[in-house]
Amino acid sequence: MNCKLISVPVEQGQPVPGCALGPEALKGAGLAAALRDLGHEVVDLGPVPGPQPRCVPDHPNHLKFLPEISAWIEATAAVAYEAGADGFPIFLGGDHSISAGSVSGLARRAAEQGRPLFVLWMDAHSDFHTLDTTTSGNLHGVPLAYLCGLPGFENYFPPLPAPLAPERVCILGLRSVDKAEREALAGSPVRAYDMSAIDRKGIGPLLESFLDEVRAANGLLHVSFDVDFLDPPLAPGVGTPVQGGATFREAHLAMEMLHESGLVTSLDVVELNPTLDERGRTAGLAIELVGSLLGKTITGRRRAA
Ligand code: EXY
Ligand code: MN
Ligand code: MN
Ligand code: MN
Repeated sequence: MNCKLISVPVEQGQPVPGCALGPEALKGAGLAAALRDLGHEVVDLGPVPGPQPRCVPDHPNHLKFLPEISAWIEATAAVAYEAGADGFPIFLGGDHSISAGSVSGLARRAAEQGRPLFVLWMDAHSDFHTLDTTTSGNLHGVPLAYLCGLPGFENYFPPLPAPLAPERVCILGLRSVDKAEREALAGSPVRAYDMSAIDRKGIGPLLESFLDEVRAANGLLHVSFDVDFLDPPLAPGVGTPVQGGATFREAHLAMEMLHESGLVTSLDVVELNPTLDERGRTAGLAIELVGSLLGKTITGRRRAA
């Protein structure tokens, strides 16, 4: 496949400096070489052109960096719309607010292609706050609510050309969900599988049931991989770690199954903070997992879907 690397060096959506170095850390740790070793072409489209902050009215919550994040969403959505026309776009964050842009642009492209877009949100967090429910004001906690068309983003974030159908969204790995997010999720068809569900049923069966729906709908599948999905001892290089995350094998099994499904058409890798990493091992594990998503197997033999 033609993998298109798109860097989105944004960290204003969260409070810990360093996340904007994520794209270069992933590329410097050998992402392109790992993909080429699997037989993929790789083109580095460079960073999304840094936008001018958008003029937005002051928000009563005094949200941190609203104008800048809003501008990055708009700029990233424009790049994603073009990149989504062919090949395999890989958006490198940067905090998870970038996915408000990547998924928005990809959803617009999918709508034009007449294909339903499904999203697998691999994350310790649901990122399901609105601008009115967030208490931290950190905008990496709202992208999925925005993409699913929840109210309160008008005037502050760019209008969504094609909101996601919440029944086509699956969150996997949850273990930090705020009260307002629980309430919003309770009233939403979004599938939210927390770590307790993964412990009980296994990540394989949960993912398989979602993939069956993507396949039945002839859908496109975007994977939004927040590195804090992983258990912190495995992946210390993240700004909002939460204990009790996915194991090394749970994460690889998910990626191997996603590859075998043949359904995945785009990817985000977000929330890597190299200044918090330990000898680059979080970046290294993220690259290994992207490799499994793009065809690397233990025996080197490909499995049928
Ligand atoms: N729910 C908390 C907040 O809104 O601040 C934590 C959000 C963390 C979001 C990270 C990207 O996944
Ligand atoms: Mn996230
Ligand atoms: Mn997270
Ligand atoms: Mn393949």
